Amino acid sequence: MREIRTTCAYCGVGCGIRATVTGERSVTIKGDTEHPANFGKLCSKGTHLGETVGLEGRLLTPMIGDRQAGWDEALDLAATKMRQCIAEHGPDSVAFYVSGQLLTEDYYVANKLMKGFIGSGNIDTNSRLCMASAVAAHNRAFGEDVVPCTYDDLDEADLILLVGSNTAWCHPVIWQRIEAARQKRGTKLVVIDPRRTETAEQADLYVALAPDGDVALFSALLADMRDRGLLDAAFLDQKCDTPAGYVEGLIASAHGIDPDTFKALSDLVAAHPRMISLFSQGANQSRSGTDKGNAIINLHLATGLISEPGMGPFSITGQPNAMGGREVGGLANMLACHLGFSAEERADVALFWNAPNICSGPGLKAVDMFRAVHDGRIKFLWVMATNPAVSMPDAGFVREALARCETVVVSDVLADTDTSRLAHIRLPALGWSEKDGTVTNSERRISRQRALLAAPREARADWAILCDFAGRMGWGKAFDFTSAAAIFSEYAQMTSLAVKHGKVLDLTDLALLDDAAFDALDPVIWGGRHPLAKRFSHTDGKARIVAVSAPAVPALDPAFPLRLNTGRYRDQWHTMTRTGLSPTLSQHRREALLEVHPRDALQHGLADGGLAEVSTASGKAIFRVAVTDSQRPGDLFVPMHWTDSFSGEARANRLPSQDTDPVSGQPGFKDTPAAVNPVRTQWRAFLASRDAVEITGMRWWSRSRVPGGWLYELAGDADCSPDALLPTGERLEAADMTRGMRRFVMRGADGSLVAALFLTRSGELPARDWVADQLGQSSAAALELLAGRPSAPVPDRGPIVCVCHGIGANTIREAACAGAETVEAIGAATCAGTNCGSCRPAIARLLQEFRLETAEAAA
Ligand SMILES: Nc1nc2c(c(=O)[nH]1)N[C@H]1C(S)=C(S)[C@@H](COP(=O)(O)OP(=O)(O)OC[C@H]3O[C@@H](n4cnc5c(=O)[nH]c(N)nc54)[C@H](O)[C@@H]3O)O[C@H]1N2
Ligand SMILES: Nc1nc2c(c(=O)[nH]1)N[C@H]1C(S)=C(S)[C@@H](COP(=O)(O)OP(=O)(O)OC[C@H]3O[C@@H](n4cnc5c(=O)[nH]c(N)nc54)[C@H](O)[C@@H]3O)O[C@H]1N2
Ligand code: SF4
Ligand SMILES: [Mo]
Repeated sequence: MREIRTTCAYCGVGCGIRATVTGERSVTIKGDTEHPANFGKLCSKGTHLGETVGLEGRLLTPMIGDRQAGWDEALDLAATKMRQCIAEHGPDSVAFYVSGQLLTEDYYVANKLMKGFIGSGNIDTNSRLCMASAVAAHNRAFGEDVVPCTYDDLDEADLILLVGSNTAWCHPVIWQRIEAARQKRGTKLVVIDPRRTETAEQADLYVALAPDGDVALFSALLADMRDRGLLDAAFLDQKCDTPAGYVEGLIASAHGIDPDTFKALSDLVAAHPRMISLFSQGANQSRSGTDKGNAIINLHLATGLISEPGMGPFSITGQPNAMGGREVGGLANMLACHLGFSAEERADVALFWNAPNICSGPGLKAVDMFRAVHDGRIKFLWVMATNPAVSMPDAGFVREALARCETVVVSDVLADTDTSRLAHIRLPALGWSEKDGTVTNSERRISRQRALLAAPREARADWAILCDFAGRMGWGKAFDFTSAAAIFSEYAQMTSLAVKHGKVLDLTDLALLDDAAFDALDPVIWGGRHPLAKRFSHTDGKARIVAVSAPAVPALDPAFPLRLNTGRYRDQWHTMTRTGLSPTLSQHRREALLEVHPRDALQHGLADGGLAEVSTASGKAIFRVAVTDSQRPGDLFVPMHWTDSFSGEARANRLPSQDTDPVSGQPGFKDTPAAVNPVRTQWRAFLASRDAVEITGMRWWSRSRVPGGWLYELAGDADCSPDALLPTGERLEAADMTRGMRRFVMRGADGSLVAALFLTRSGELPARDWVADQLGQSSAAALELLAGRPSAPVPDRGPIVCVCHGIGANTIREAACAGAETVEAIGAATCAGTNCGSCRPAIARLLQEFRLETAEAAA
């Protein structure tokens, strides 16, 4: 059995993995102890990657409409359509919408094809929804999109500010690194977030700011450092260009933050020059996202806290290859290799590529791109490795746009996604375990992703699909790549242009790797640890302090009195196309929850565990209510993950508007005016089913994966017909008319449970885990299932906290009751938290709750 070193499929931490192929479609996964991003650690998602490499749901042949087609036919059709489009309407009538989940080699080829050969700037990426504001802030401040520090700096910092980052859930291995630094050197941690997340709960100081309060906060911190005499006059003078009077004019008071908290924060900042400000989507995904980035960077520049060990503004990337995409030019407003669109840069790139049709300027950014699709300016759209029908704001509009578009091509690993349902041509791409190339992580480290398994059926690498297509467009010579290595080498060579134009992106040392050397390539950081230490990339070598001002607090619309925030769950990834298929990862949160403060719940008549409809100017969606004081009064939170494949009505992106940051074009996903109302239905039901069921005509439903099949939660008004939910065959049925309860059980020939349905108008539904555990088992307890409860009580482990060991909250509380006082002691008693460690913050939260309860009981 071969062990192969590769990189995790998910987040921008970029953890190294050692994978062992154990069968045709099976692999085992462990952390790579030698990889400098993770030194062997993996979070829950990385640990359970093995559960996602099966062929369930895969697209394995090209499809034209609903019929299978050969590659020749599908790509010929796509090329004919594109040629017609360009001939009739010009190159700007076509567009690529790509993704930070492509490899650098895929990205490079897509960008070269669009910007050099098709001749349009219309290639944009889901990084527009993710990193665009940080990119714009870097470009404004540094003259180049460069992260000025690395993970090593986290180990050496004395103070870490997390700004709009739920690190414990979204970058768990960075989180573990921060925790280690806290233990080792007493690093202080501040979390700045309107929600008290599991990350915030672990902080030394939690700053509960109002949505979009960041610019005001960081400007006030800068003013306070000025008043304390802590600005670095020499650095400002020699290394920065500062708008006259800007720093002097700032006021040291942050509106909306409790003065004591501000004082505590400011004292911490003043006392700890080794300070990292790690920022993520709470900063980027905002109508003031670019200004937030610059407000953070301004503080570091003005105090000179940059490019030294343990300090710097650190934007962390989300997707595994968000950074690689930014390097090669996947954003519509960059040409390639950190270059822009000046005549000289365009000429240099045209010469390097030998490109016949170098584009004349930037293309449309994602939101504008879909507007152009909607109004018919773009007539040919190719979507690669992203699911915009779910992940774009105002996704209803995006669906309309796709439905109107003359030609939609979708390259994906899955046959059926919310986006591919609207495609004319679907192309099967290789998935994580099959593809081969490079990714760049948050700290600019390039790592190899290596193929573990053979390509299934006709699936092909994204770059290979694009090269084949380019050949059909008549540009075969410029796209005659036969390996990822050849593409990487051309890209590395091309970075000499970046160097020529004064940028620090320089991969020229890697340009001469042959296939074997590329295959063996060890993780390598470009730009070194502090790439901006000598000079910044503006032509004068200086950084820019950018004059930013706090955005006006939006006027309250009485129709939408609340503010809707959206984000992520610990164990789901984006639109759930992979993590949604993992029974283990599905345990952490089985449904999309609407988190709401008790005051708002009371005011709007919402019950914990009930359903509620959220509405905004863009649309409506329904979620299960979770009442929690971790929300600020007036703020709502829902997860972004659920799609039409996993729920009816719980799709978050029906709700956010198309409003974007004026500089970066990034949507403000985290603050949408909203209203909320309770949803009361005639009946509720719970179905456990071995096979997936198509659900129609419900008010709301949601499904999740369990080892033997699927669990469905359902609610509706019209009469519920069991026939629509259960397979044909012999059914056992029991009815309890007083409580309006009906139960149905279906078993296979071998006696195993095929499906169980529980319907009620007013009563309790049975314990889900108990029913789910019996799916597919040969001796399902049919009579007990019909009775709706086990004959002997089954211990209730409570909501699952540790997915690796299947440990629930109740088990952890019992251990706490028996005397376990620390996360370690809980681990020793129950195993919880001892594998990947992703649940350690949740265990800490339970322990805290438990301590409070016992203290209250004692008082
Ligand atoms: N488990 C998991 N991990 C992931 C992903 C995933 O889907 N699942 N996706 C990856 C990707 S692509 C990305 S981009 C990252 C995202 O990683 P994060 O940015 O950490 O994730 P989010 O949950 O989107 O948002 C972070 C926090 O911003 C807060 N926030 C909202 N508004 C504001 C504000 O005005 N100011 C401040 N300071 N904070 C605010 C939210 O309350 C939220 O807690 O995660 C990556 N990692
Ligand atoms: N409300 C709200 N919306 C958000 C966000 C938010 O915080 N709130 N966050 C935004 C952010 S930061 C991001 S990054 C986006 C993410 O949003 P998306 O990019 O839309 O999400 P994914 O589910 O990762 O979609 C990836 C798709 O590519 C497919 N795929 C996987 N690997 C490959 C491959 O190698 N090749 C090809 N061709 N296909 C592949 C998968 O099957 C899947 O369909 O969502 C954004 N949307
Ligand atoms: S932190 Fe988790 S999801 Fe991110 S790269 Fe590492 S193992 Fe993968
Ligand atoms: Mo992202």
